[in-house]
Amino acid sequence: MRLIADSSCDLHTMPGVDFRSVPMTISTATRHYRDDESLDLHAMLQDLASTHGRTFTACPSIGEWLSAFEGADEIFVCTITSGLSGTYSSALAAKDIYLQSNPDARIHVIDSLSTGPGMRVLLEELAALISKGISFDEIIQKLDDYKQHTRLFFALQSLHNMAQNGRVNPLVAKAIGIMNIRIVATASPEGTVAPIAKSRGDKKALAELVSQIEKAGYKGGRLRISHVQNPTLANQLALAIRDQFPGADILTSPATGLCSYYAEQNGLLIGLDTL
Ligand code: X90
Repeated sequence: MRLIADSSCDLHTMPGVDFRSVPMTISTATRHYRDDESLDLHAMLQDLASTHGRTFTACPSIGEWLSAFEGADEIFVCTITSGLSGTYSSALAAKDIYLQSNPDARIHVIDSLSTGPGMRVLLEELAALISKGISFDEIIQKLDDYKQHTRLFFALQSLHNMAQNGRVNPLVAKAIGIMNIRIVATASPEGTVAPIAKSRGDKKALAELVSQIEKAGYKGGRLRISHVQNPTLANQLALAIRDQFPGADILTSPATGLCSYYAEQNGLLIGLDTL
């Protein structure tokens, strides 16, 4: 069984799993950056910061999905939320084409309604289910169940790129970043941005996140944090959560290209299960 995700999952490899990440693209007027393991994230972010013109992103092409499918006959695909990206549609289109030449293959495409560490918790659960040796259909059912018990929260210092690309209302984006204001938000059930609070400074934003995580019913289970170039802030959050939930299963890691672009400098994303 092969596990495939678009690069917004912030992972390039998964130990012990036949895993492929399919790159999204981040572009300025003059350059295209593929979000794969050879991406120089620091250089990309510097280039973006010094660009005055528009910048944008693109989901994987059908051809990129097809090359990731090649040679496999049981495939799980996990995509970024269909509420904000065409990635889910392009994966479905690729599935149809692949099945025409591989009629016996099975492909299940999951709309994560999330991204980043929200996809990572799903992918880790999938990997665990695959290692149990249960059937393709059983895995689909169990994963669907698990997904109902997952959440995504995030705290961002700027919504500039989200607003510029029409992914949030410009009115929501206004005032974030100015006067040290962070937005704390969650993924809505439809997989769009649902603002929760505006917090002044990192300390208050972290406190708001911890309180939202408790309110969501987190019990100390799987929790993954992606950060945009700020491991210190991510570790502070991990410590604050462990303070309330000793022994919590927390891992922190850097966001890769796509999430770094949209979550922007110092952005934090938190995916968790409430089991
Ligand atoms: O070009 C494309 O198709 C990709 C578009 C992606 C747009 C959203 C990326 C979000 C990244 C920022 C905060 C998380 C919001 C998630 C709400 C479900 C991370």
